[in-house]
Amino acid sequence: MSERIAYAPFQKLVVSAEEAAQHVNHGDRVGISGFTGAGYPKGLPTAIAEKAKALHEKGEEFKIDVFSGASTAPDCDGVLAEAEAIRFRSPYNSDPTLRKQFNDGTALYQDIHLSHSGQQVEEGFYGDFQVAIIEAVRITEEGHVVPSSAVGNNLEYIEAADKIIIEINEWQSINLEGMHDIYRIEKLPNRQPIPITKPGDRIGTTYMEVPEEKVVAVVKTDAPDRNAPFKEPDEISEKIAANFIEFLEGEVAAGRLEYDKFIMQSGVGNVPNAVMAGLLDSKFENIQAYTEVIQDGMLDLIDAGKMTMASATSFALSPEYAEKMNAEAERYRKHIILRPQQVSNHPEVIRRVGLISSNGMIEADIYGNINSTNVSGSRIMNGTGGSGDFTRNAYISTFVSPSVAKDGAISALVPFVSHTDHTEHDTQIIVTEQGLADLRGLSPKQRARVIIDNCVHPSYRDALNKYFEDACKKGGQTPHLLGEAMQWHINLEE
Ligand code: 0RQ
Repeated sequence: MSERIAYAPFQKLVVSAEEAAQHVNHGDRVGISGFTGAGYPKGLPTAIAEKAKALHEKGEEFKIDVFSGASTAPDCDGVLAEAEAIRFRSPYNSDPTLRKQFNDGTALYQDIHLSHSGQQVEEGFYGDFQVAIIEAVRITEEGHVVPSSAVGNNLEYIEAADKIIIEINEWQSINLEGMHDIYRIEKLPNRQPIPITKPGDRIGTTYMEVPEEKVVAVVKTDAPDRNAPFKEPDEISEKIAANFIEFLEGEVAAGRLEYDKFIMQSGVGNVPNAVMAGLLDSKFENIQAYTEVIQDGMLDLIDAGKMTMASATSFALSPEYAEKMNAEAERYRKHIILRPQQVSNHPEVIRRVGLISSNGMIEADIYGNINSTNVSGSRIMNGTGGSGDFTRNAYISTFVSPSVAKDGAISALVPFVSHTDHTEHDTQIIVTEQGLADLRGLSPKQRARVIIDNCVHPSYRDALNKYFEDACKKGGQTPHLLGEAMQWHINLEE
């Protein structure tokens, strides 16, 4: 452990998670490390949940506001939600228990762009933070803190909180040290350009500075990151991936892309992983990623020599690939940079590097508005995450999705989305297993034609054609029959 906690004053602060949890009180605003199932605290959440349950049994109140980088995992958000210990959560969640609480109104959720969240903490939009809980791989001889498998909003929470608790997780490879690039964006009004011109640029330090006087406890843990394993690509996701790669090939043919100049951003999940599997067998070389999470498929691309550099804020690796990372972090360090999420998702850099974004969706409408978050306009699924940061600022923005959900009972292409995360002005390409709609340079009516002809499942095509034709008879720049459009969502609810 002395290698892991090399700074003597912090060695003296080592306590159990239960003791450290005494620093967290009812009503506290707590900023934690973690982004997807990586880099989140492993000890404190369970200890806080136990404390909450004990207090609840005595009839006392205990709920906290939890802020992180993005989602976490069952042993963080999950245990806290089970204990009914979360009052408010931001900026992203994928935990099913917590999701249920947002939807039944027992917990509050603010779902915002991930590049904005840190700045909003810094600027005091939420008020004071009482505690920051940060997972790290090591405290250096100088007392600097080396983050673990995610950087997220660590800097902002460390700065905002009155008290800091550091979790040193020995499960995380010590060789992650050197992978991070910690750069602090100046506060307004002194902001300077971020000096990144390509994904592999390093502009900061490999550690975070932590004000010593605020550190109240150090807790040792030894538990794995927990991301759900990816499903094997199925026929549908393989078809979507093939359509996506055909699109990239088309860009090369049109002279807008070169085989060794592809910079990708990729959302998480089945389809993005299938796209990466497809890239393995493609003509693309020297692929780079300026993205927010490193997924299994990216490690495969790195191993195959196809991907040279990936910049992100976190890993989103299956258990098998997380072990692989732990065993070979020293090698992967040459190809991966983990940055604060204000930098990994920064619109300025995204615009500059000229990447092609690719994200999932719940539904799109015939004009290209995208719903990424709320089923039937009301029930939150996960959140907008970084999809808005990348979509609006990408060189080319794409959305990839099966054309139907729930075994064909729902069309993912509808007359009018029931909730909007990305507008028709942001969406350039929609890819389903049916084909690809290239919306660039088209008016709304032209876009509707291309989407219906290329992306819609055959069992819904006639209905959408009829809707569009009837709406066009009424006229308008973006023709709609609002009652009929909403009837699609009402039918689903009924
Ligand atoms: O429901 O879990 O009950 O089976 O939504 O859908 O098809 O498994 O697809 O995992 O790629 O998720 C938009 C949610 C897609 C995701 C979304 C139901 C479907 C299933 C999941 P079940 P699939 P995916 C990087 C960028 C926003 C954040 C983002 C997402 C469940 O991509 O959260 O992009 N995106 N971040 O059955 C009703 C429809 C539906 C539907 C799907 N039309 N109607 N239910 N579902 N379409 C990551 C970060 O930012 C960290």
